[in-house]
Amino acid sequence: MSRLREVAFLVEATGTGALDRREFLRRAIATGIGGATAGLLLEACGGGGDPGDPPRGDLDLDPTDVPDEIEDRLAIYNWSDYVADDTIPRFEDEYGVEVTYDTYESNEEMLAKLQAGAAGYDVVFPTGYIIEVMIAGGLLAPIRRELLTNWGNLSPIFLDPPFDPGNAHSVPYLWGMTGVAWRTDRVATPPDSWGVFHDDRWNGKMTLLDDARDVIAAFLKLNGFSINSTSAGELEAAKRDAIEAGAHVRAFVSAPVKGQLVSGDVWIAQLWDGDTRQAAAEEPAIAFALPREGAPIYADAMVIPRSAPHKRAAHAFMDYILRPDVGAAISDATGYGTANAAAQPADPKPYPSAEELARLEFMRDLGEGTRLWDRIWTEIKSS
Ligand code: N2P
Repeated sequence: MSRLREVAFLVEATGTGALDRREFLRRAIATGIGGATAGLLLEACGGGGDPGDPPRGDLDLDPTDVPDEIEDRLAIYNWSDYVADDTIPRFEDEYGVEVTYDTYESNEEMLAKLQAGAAGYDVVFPTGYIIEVMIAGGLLAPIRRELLTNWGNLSPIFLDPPFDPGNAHSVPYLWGMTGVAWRTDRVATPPDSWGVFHDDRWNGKMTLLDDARDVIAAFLKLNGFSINSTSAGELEAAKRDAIEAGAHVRAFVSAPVKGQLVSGDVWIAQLWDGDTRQAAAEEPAIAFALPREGAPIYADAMVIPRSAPHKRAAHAFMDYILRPDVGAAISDATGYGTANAAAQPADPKPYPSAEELARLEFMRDLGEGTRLWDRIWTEIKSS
């Protein structure tokens, strides 16, 4: 059967209720159309739930249903330190919307909370690979492009990403890389290898991120493997090296490490480039090194959960974020590169050089491999 005919068959089968959601996704992915596309098709044909599922209340209403009026409330769930200080207050003032704002430290923390049924968030900021998972899981509402008057400000580089073809469910936000933040006044040479986390000289002065994907990625790269590996043998090598690093570092820590670098308690930290720039704004001796073995690069985007109670305000907020001045202020405050091409930050973040790009890799959904990664992460954290 040709791929197209196979897809047409799947759509038809789902429409008649002959296939449940899981089976649909399994078969769709087997045809090679990808989980993201499968999720879209499933939504297009209204197959959002197993036929035998109990009614899910308003989740069964048309998820494209966005009211005409902007609601007076908005609940945001974002990475910590991922907007400018005035981003939210300005939106509240201009739009007369009261915003509640919660933060998370990793995609996995965010996803676990949403999967556990945390309804009520209107805008969330996941990384590409998790958007893939969320689309396939039916967790996201479609983006109503006509409500985003500033869409044209986005750089084509970030549009139509592999994790969300056509940007049906996501609005590009910021991009960054994971590398090593270090104190140039305490450490003589740039720690440009993930092997630094095995160096006895810095025992107790180093930290790793509290983030499964980033930590395991670092030690996969140290062994010359892809950051998206699901090979048991490759992951075993990465786990061994991560556990060894665990004996040298003082903690697995994300947001609070900036303060520890500034105070001098930590000299070498696995960290994202933007957060490193935030720390360097307070202590100029802090620099960023991109390990020679390679490192993750990522693009984060704004999404609207299917269960979001304020979908019109969510669109208004995203359109506000796409304004050039708002985008520029966010890039300057967070230290991350913006997907907004019309934004003119005072301190623009350069794209990686060709030589750096050759070492960088985007994270992808691990699919069935996720369970193995979860197990390994638990072992690393408990060693
Ligand atoms: C945290 C920003 C991290 C973004 N401040 C990682 N995708």
